[in-house]
Amino acid sequence: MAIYQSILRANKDREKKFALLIDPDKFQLHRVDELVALAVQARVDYFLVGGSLIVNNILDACLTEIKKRCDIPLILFPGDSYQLSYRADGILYLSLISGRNAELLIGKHVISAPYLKVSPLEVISCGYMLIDGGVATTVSYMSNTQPIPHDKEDIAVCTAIAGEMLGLKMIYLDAGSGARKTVSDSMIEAVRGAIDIPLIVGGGITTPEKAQSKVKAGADIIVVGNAIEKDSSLILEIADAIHTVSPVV
Ligand code: 1GP
Repeated sequence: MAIYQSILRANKDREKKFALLIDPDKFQLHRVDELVALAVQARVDYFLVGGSLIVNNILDACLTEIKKRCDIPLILFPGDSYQLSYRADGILYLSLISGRNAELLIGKHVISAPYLKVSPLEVISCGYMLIDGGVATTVSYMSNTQPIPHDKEDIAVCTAIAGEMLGLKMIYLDAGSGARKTVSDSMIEAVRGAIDIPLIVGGGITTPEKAQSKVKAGADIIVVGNAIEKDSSLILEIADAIHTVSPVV
């Protein structure tokens, strides 16, 4: 449980972490050297690898090429039970607890469980909560679920508490890739105050300022994808904005 232990330790020490989301469909193999060099320089803490819909068969290649070049942990962020690979280090075993689609609450897990049980992957159960980000997202369409309304903090809080009491190890508040509105700072604060397990926040975080306000509100791990696909130099600034919120040791 090396990855989860590192997340728990950081949560206890109030150290903030940065996860860079790689969508294998948009991964440019010819730019992997540049991407990994920037990630290492920025002290990116984790790579999340996955997407709601992967249309190219490139997941294994993407993981292999990154792994050859650095030892930043690679965590699968699967949009479906076919997005599995032994080449990663761990997997967010996501249960879409904001939705009422039984397949994404337990059905896909039953299918993937025997594979994961014998795999070397570190399995980290995670309550995944979609929050309305002001635009219809691929994940909301593909999952056939409604996100939690942007301003309904009470629903988010009760859902997160239920996830924690069910034994899930982390909660992920996601406004969805390319969200127009990020998960609000007040919702993050409310959820943070209600649970003890680590809290991941992502979706629509496009600037260092937004990333920093999310960690100040209580997020332990910030996930950024889209913005960095557009401008990879943002990795350095966003990482800095997140890591400087951690207490100086
Ligand atoms: C989506 O939280 C992630 O699941 C990241 O979103 O691509 O908008 O950064 P962005």
